[in-house]
Amino acid sequence: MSQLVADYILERLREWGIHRIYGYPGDGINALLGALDRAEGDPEMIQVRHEEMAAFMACGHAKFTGEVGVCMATSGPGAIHLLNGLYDAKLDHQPVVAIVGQQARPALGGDYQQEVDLVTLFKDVAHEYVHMATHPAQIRHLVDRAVRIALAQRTVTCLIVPNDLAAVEAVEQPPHEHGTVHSSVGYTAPKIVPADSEIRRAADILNEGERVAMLVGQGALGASDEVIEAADRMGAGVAKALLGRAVVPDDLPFVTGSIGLLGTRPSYELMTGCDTLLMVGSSFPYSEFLPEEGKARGVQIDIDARMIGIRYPMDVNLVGDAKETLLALLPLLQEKDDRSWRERIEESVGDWWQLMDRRAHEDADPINPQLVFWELSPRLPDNCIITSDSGSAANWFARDLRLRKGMMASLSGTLATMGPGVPYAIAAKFAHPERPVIALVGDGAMQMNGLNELITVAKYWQRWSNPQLVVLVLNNRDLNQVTWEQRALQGDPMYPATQQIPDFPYARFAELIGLHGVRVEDPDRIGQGWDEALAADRPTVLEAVVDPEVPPLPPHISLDQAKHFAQAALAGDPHRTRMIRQSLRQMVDALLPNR
Ligand SMILES: Cc1ncc(C[n+]2csc(CCOP(=O)(O)OP(=O)(O)O)c2C)c(N)n1
Ligand SMILES: [Mg+2]
Repeated sequence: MSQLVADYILERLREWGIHRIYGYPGDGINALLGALDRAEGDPEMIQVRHEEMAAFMACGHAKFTGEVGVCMATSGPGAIHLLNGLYDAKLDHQPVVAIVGQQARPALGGDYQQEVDLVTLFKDVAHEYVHMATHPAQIRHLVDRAVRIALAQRTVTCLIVPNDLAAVEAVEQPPHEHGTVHSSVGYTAPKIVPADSEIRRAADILNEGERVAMLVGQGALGASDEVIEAADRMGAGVAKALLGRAVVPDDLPFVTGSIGLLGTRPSYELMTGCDTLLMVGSSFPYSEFLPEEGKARGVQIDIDARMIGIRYPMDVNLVGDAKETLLALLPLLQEKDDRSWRERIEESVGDWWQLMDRRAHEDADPINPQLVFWELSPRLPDNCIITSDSGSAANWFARDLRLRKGMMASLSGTLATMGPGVPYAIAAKFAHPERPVIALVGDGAMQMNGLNELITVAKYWQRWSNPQLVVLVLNNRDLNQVTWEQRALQGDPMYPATQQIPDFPYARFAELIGLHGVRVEDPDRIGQGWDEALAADRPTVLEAVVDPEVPPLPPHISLDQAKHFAQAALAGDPHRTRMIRQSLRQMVDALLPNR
């Protein structure tokens, strides 16, 4: 007998260069599980603890490799569990294919057990391509199209396979007759460059500008050298959106760091002081951190025309690949003689790093979380991959860490969901087992899912040629980011019933499951803690007991925020004395002379 549909799906994925699937079993995909067994590890299925994690890992794989990530789940509940991870991928424009089971075709429409209308369920998250197979002759083109569309449109696609269909004989080549589809494997990204006339217009605007600001996002990840050269030529500063954190290293004096609520003051000043904005591969959404309309002329480069001209009214919109477009633009950019703008930026960046230093070294009870990140920067191993969860860690990841050339970094940029820190790190280890990986995660996110995924780490880590995987847990017994958002944005006091979370022995838990654990409660031992974690012979949880009253201050505090903040304090925040003391310290630091 020839192979089953399930075997053929795997064969076709292999032909597409897909060798790893993140997933979780169930009888809706029984035939696929049997086929995975027969496939003898190619593709292999990495077994997670929860389907949402499989989707996060598929997204992480895409983020750290540029390849398509694949996840698999059973019908009904398994499929539903995938959703949040798939939305994370969709919103961050990552190519991910979800393969999900379905009840047998004869049962569909019968209110059958675990019967969920999966096409409708996935219609939003995978709207570019979601199909349920009903005939074996469809499989070839359904797989081909799901993978190609995910790659070409950098989005999520979904293939639904009823379990009885997966177990029938495959039709590898549909008959040559009316009503059949004949597809093939393969995708190479096209070279997309705007018309010469548009490049010229863009160059004119950039050449006329006296104070040029660049904002780069994940679309510029492959164009680091070109971004640096353009910035040098134009005497510009470079601000980074969160997903573009690794586009340019932080040791360059004109790199102002992150932008936005989690961003830096130099980035804020860059945007408010510039007369010309060049935005590359970013859909950074917060307009209050961009120049005021009409204050600056704008040029945007983005490969996706849907994302062009929607954040700031641009004068020239260049639809093109970041690297190719910058390469076309560079010969037309004049070297700016007047370097005063650039000097101003560099001074502000220098002052900022001193401020970060001071803020990190303010006393706290027991540990100032900024110090944990400050101490990590010089210890970041070459070529490491960093993941961050949503929460206060994202602030310190955005502001305090000094990334160097060759590192990669990501988080849930657009959905800003809790939970991807550990699963992204696992995907990074599978994709690049030789590279050190560091996940920066809050205790809330650990309790939500990170602890369970440590079990996945314990299951697989011995396969990785380099065991260096450190999960930093910020143990603050609080959902701290939201606590501060409530105080600063809403003017409400911290409400213990919603905000405080139970303490948990993270490091001890790691040891219990065969990993290494380090718990640090003393600020003087943080450096040592990092050294021990990074030198361990196995993945390590570094648990830092940190102070929830250290405010993740936005780069500038608006009047409204200050008002809300005061209101929260007056309204009886249970921690108001310490909160006010810590906040004042951090704010006063910003006012001190820098040298
Ligand atoms: C799935 C999900 N639920 C809720 C939120 C809202 N949220 C954002 S950050 C945060 C707190 C995270 O707490 P923790 O992981 O402990 O990090 P901390 O801010 O305390 O360092 C919450 C609840 C979210 N972004 N995603
Ligand atoms: Mg917390």
